[in-house]
Amino acid sequence: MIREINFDGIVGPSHNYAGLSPGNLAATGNAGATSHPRAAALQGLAKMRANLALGLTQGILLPHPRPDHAWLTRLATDYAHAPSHLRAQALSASPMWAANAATVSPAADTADGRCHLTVANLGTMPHRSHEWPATLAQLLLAFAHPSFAVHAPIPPPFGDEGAANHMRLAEAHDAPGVEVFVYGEGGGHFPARQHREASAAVARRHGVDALLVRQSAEAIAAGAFHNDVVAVANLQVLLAHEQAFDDRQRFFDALRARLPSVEIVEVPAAAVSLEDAIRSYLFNAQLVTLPDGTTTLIVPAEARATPSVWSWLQAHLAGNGPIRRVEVVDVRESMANGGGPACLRLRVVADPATVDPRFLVDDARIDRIAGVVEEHWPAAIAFNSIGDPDLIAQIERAYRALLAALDLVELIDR
Ligand code: SUG
Repeated sequence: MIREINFDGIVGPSHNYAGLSPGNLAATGNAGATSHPRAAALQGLAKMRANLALGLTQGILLPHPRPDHAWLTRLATDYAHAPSHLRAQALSASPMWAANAATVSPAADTADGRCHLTVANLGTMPHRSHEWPATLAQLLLAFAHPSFAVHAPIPPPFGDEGAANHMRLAEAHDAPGVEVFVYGEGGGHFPARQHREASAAVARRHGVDALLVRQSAEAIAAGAFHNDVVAVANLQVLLAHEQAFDDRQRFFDALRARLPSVEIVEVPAAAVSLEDAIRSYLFNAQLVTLPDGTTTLIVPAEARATPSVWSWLQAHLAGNGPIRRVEVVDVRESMANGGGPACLRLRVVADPATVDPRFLVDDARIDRIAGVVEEHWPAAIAFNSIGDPDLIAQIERAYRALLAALDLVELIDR
């Protein structure tokens, strides 16, 4: 049966705070802090367990081999000799943010009736620009069934950051939907990471008649480095900050024309400032429909800790709004690098029977992953220790142990 599957990125053993993403205020603000990879991975697994308990279908994407020796070789160096910025970029656990892995167009939306996935090039940030080959290898394996088409990234210089800048609205997961590609321009001293040309190319390649919408420059300037920091959509519901889009009225009119049943929930800046939205990650929530039909928002604990955000949510629940339930999850290690519950997952609408079962999880498989994490993931990484050969050896052992436990060793050295 066609359903939405959330593929969460497992937090890798090299998770650390290197301040690598200008424009991502959490990441730059925590630069140099001590990270806790084991706790981080366990938080991610706890979120997956909670989502399974809600009746959702859960998948995984794996950490990438780190350090990325192949990338350093192409830069004519190696981990022992590379300057510190290249070391940090080669070691980043950034593939955990699976919302940036690819853009996914479900079969019901595409010209050829296949589910299309285009791997993101992530070309704007050096530490993310080398993710795509390992992501592509995983997606080719997970979605080898002929009902999928997996595509290599859009060529540079057109930056593409995947599903984080893509929303889909539809009356049912398996009904034709409206796909919205949000691109960035402007943003002052912060980079706009999603290029319009890349969005347009992905839509063409997927055979989707998409709406292309510009993100507001003020949102980028305030730290919304991806659209999913200020907006989220599921089925007929769009939840967005008032300042998320450049020309909101035109976008909303076009959306209503295509999907008259759409329910747009706008959070006014007077109730929640852009700053509070970005600090709390209210919009970087998972907006899901539970098996009993309840529209539920899965927010990070930081949303509960931000008074304006929590009061807005309580008022919405007390009123007659489309979101009927709020769940709170603790993903603070990821949040400190600017990655909330929605960043950690890639949504794919498909029949789970068509997906390689090694990429799907139940409680028993999560237990197995947790066992490897407990045994092998470093408890802490002080940023000044990332050159330590013992730490690097531990990170590489941990990665291999996970792939062995999941019967995915064939991904090593791809
Ligand atoms: O690309 N942080 C990620 C966070 C990605 C969040 N994803 C979505 N919004 N979908 C990024 O900026 C920080 C890593 C560091 O600085 O060590 C980082 O890459």
